[in-house]
Amino acid sequence: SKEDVQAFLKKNSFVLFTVGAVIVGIVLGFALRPYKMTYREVKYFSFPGELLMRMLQMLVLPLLISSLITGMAALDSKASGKMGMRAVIYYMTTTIIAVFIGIIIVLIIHPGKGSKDEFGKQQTIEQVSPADAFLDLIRNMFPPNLVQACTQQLILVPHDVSRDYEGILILILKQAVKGEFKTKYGKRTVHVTVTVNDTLFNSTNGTQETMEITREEVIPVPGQVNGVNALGLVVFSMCFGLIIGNMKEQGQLLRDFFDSLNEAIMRLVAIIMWYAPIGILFLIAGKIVEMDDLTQMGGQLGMYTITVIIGLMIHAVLILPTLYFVITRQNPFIFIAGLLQALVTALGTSSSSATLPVTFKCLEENNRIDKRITRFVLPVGATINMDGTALYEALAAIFIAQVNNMEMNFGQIITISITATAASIGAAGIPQAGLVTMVIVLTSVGLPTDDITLIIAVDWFLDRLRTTTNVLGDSIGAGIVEFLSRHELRSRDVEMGNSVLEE
Ligand code: DAS
Repeated sequence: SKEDVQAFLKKNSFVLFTVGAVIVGIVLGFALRPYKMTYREVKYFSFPGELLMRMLQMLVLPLLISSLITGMAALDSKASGKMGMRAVIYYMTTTIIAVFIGIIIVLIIHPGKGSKDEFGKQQTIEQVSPADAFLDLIRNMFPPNLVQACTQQLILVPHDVSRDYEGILILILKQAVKGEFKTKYGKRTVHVTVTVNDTLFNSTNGTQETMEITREEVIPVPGQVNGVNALGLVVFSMCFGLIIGNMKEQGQLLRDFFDSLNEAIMRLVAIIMWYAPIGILFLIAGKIVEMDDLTQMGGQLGMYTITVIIGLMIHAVLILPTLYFVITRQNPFIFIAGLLQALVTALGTSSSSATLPVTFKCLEENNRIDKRITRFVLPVGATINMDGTALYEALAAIFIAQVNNMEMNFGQIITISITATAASIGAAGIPQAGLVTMVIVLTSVGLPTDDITLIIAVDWFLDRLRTTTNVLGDSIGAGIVEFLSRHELRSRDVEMGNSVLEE
């Protein structure tokens, strides 16, 4: 009836507004393409979008720390132990399923048919064992110091990477990170100063600026998303939150402090969310204006893109909702409808950590998930649970093998599964992190790392889809963990209720 429609529109006006903004952004982008805007004009045009990215990034650090510490402090170690166990089991299960889907789908569709034009020169690549990848992962859980953790871009790559890796890194940097990127991996350090190469963006004044590579002791610097070694901060915040949670009255001051800090950040998020649709509109329009001509996509690249899309759709539309329904017996699509705002933000920003503030709002307000769950599951999930990325990296690695006419034997496929899982855990929730961490997967099975250049042209688009899948996986995880922890939460409420009554 008319009233129902009005009620529906009022309740979901915001989401509809944002989805509308995406559609307008796409139309506007394609309408502006014939004008061949130069790189600088695109930069100015998508400035409102960049503003949104920076506003959300500004909140990532305080939100991640305050929500985790508050969340852990609110749960006693028994409840948080059980809840944490459920969350980790969910993360591992969905990530392994995602990798499995990626491998199956790429072996079935076989997009890499036909050989590469110029056969890749044989690279002398060190074989990197999955153990190395995991050791790197564990090492990064304990950053040398918290200040550095707040400014360190956590991207895992194996030790002793080949020279070609630097070439890749630079190419990726020209795509993903403008400005200076320094990085230190194992025994090798690479100092890369990448200046923006205008010709990359089909600008008319193709001023080709140079790049110089020098080897120097360097400290990682913020990349595009004020790179955060989220993994290290997650571990710190969880331990710290648990400690102050068990400090009784001595910890009361800190508990109150982080509680009100978290509340303040969430209010800031509410304000920023009013701006989000505008920002997303320009983010998407700007990307569409500057992307390469889609017709240039060779048959293999086109097939590869379709394969990734099919894989992500199977996981996001089939597996995750089914898992949610089987466990909670509730309609998954109602649950997903409440997440629309966050999914669209993930699509627009291609960064799950930048989307984190919106994911919080959607789950707590639309889906009414208990704050004690979201504050724990979301920051951890946004950092280590990246189903889309894991599926993508396994799939892309096998695609690159196919393009090189290299048949992967069973052992190599297992290695790819393990390193794709490690790489997805290690990848930060920042744009194109999944592309860079794929080097682990490629080197683990001796694939040429410079073949990442084959898939870089479509990565800006596929990154958006896998980030949306990552955010969906985290959110469904919150719903499932809350359902499985409902007894602990209720008994905790009763406990709190009693203590209030006693007082
Ligand atoms: N863009 C990353 C994220 O934010 C995913 C990826 O690069 O694979 O989740």
